[in-house]
Amino acid sequence: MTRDGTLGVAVIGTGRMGSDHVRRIDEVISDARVAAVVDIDGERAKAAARRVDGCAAYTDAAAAMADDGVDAVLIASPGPAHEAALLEAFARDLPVLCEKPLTPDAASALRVVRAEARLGHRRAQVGFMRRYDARFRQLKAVLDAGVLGRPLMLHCVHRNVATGPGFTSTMTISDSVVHEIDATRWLLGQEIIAVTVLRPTPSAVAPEGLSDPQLVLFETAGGAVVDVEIFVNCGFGYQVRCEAVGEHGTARAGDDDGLYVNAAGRWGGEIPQDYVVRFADAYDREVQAWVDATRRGEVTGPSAWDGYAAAAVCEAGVCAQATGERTTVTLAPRPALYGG
Ligand code: ISE
Repeated sequence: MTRDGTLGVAVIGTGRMGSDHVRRIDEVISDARVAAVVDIDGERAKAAARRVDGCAAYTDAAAAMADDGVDAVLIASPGPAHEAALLEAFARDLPVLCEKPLTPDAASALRVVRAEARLGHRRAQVGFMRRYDARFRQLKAVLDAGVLGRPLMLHCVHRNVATGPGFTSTMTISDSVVHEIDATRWLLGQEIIAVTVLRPTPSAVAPEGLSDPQLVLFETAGGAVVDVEIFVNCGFGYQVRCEAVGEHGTARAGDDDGLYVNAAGRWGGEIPQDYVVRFADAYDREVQAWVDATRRGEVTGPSAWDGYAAAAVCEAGVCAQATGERTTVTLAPRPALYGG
């Protein structure tokens, strides 16, 4: 399956995330090489390929997957392009790491789940990188060990410095809060059954028409309540935190734990400016775990079902945002492949 014992990866999409993954696989990850890069912008694909020895450039994902040197696929293109790339990878029975969101809506995510279920074995892992962050993993271990007792609430904070052009209120749910949706399902091991969204008067700094910040509330099947402050134009830095409150205690992941400096009569540290920096270690761990599992012939990590469940909660969230009403989540039956 592999050439020279290394996994040949086709990276689809060479934007912010895709080019960071190309660098990561080339410089950090063991037992893998970037065999091909794909971008609809041919010049951008060629520029990315030039940085890696022996890497081919394509404008078409299917053509890259047909390349003899390609053993696996990492999808980092915009969400609307994911479904076609995933179905093509399944048709070729290639292992895939797909950046979040799995797809932009629940109907297309369910089509992906059903296509994988028809294959009869798992091929896709979804890039919910918080599951690979050291502190989030500690929080999960503390919860699983019962140290806090039964979890009652999660308080989450998710702040970005600023949004790029075209970022909509809907995307605050489907592109940003989707991480808290997955983190909630993973940390608590419970499905989210209802979503409510509160929208304060937008910050004057937010782009025209964007609801920012917002407070998103989840109710889980086990009776826990989760609040998420999503603030995507906070201006000062990138922050992600999650505090679990249980019957016997609390635990918080994501407090800034960089270098603490005392100098010139002041104390303090730096706030990272984006997710590529804040979650660099988590991405490294995630991609290495995917490569290692793939080379063993296994698929671990968040599944296509997790991607679908998150998309279904996003859909309820977008509806709650538009109507101001508490909106219940509808989930299709879980196929046996995912433990249904
Ligand atoms: C972005 O796409 C990400 O996935 C980041 O983790 C998130 O913080 C940001 O809000 C999204 O736009």
